[in-house]
Amino acid sequence: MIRDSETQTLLEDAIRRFVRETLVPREAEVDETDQIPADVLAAMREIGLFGLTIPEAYGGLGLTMEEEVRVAFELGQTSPAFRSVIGTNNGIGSIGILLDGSEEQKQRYLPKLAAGDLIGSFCLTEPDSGSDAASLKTTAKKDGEHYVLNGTKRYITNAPEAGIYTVMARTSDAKGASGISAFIVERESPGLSLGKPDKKMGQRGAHTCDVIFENCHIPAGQLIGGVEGVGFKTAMKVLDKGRLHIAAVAIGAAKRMLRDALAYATERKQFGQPIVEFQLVQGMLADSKTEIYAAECMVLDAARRRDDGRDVSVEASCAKYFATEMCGRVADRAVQIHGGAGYISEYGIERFYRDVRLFRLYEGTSQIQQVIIARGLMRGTEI
Ligand code: COS
Repeated sequence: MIRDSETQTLLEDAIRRFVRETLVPREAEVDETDQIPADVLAAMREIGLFGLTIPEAYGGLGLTMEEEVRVAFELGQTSPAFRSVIGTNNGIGSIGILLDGSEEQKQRYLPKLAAGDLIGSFCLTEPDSGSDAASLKTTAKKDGEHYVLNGTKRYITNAPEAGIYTVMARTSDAKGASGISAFIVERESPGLSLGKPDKKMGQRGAHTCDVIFENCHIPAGQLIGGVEGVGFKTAMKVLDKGRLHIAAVAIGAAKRMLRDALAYATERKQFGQPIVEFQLVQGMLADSKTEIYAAECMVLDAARRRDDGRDVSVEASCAKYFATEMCGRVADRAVQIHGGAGYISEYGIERFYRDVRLFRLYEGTSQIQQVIIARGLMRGTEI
């Protein structure tokens, strides 16, 4: 649904206030404890953050892509771990069901995902299959009224908390993408187990681990949309949308780091004046603002195209590539402006520097985005 601009502004204002008043003060605690506090999770549920993108018919807020990225610009302005907790329910953990699931599957899972009573997760990556996603080896063999899954999925965001997993697995011997199907696998399925939590560079409070299937039996009705062989396409469509979302979150994080760098440069005095008066510092601030503005325009344009029903596979990759690389440059400049303080954990910028590094890796590395963009050009994408 496209809400009127006043309602959308109210939503963005409410999220901005929630980020600044509720989330920002808890950032250091989340990094130290590696947990999102229960009261914060409850508050996130309360204001509907788990169901931002799930249609109203299934209990969510039903934001359009443009509305979603505008909200992500705000949500990005705090530790990415907070966004990650709601990220899979609004993104890769629900979109497959939403785009290609049967009505029964949607009715069964989407309302619980929207309410935050169930966490969804997305299982594509494997130990030997990352960028080359179509080479995945997990199998799902039909056995009467069941499929039997075998294989391991790796670095799965929110897997420890999840109640359902969208799992891509091979249902035929056909090589590459055409042999892959997508399933909804419930946490309690016999034969499903979880690996140890991964120890990550950043984004503490957001958890990942292996999801292991050993003769894991699931009812045949858990095949997404009831059609075999189209699971890779489902995964790619999920990622088209997910990449726009990550681009918007990266822009939010860049805005926050620029704001912090400006505040520090205004307060910090050297050679008898605030360092913000020095043109070499001004250059770093100006470059960051310019690049954030460019990325914001790009993401908004791609989001509007998607809302118009256009294929945005290339534009989503352009946006994710540019916005996440830009965010890395802004993080680096923000540390530089902070000087020694930028390397010390109490200033927070060191934490952001680690946290945003992931943006260039997950939901497709920068190099994979380049591949998708170049292939699009070779197929005749408008220049
Ligand atoms: N939407 C719909 N269908 C798509 C699609 C998209 N965005 N992208 C590809 N497809 C379809 C293709 O049209 C093709 O179907 P046909 O054979 O019927 O034409 C099929 O999917 C296979 O596509 P392709 O040949 O391009 O697959 P490749 O194996 O060459 O790989 C890339 C494609 C590299 C783009 C893919 O493997 C990828 O995105 N890798 C990164 C994975 C990733 O992001 N992992 C992060 C972890 S998940 S958080």
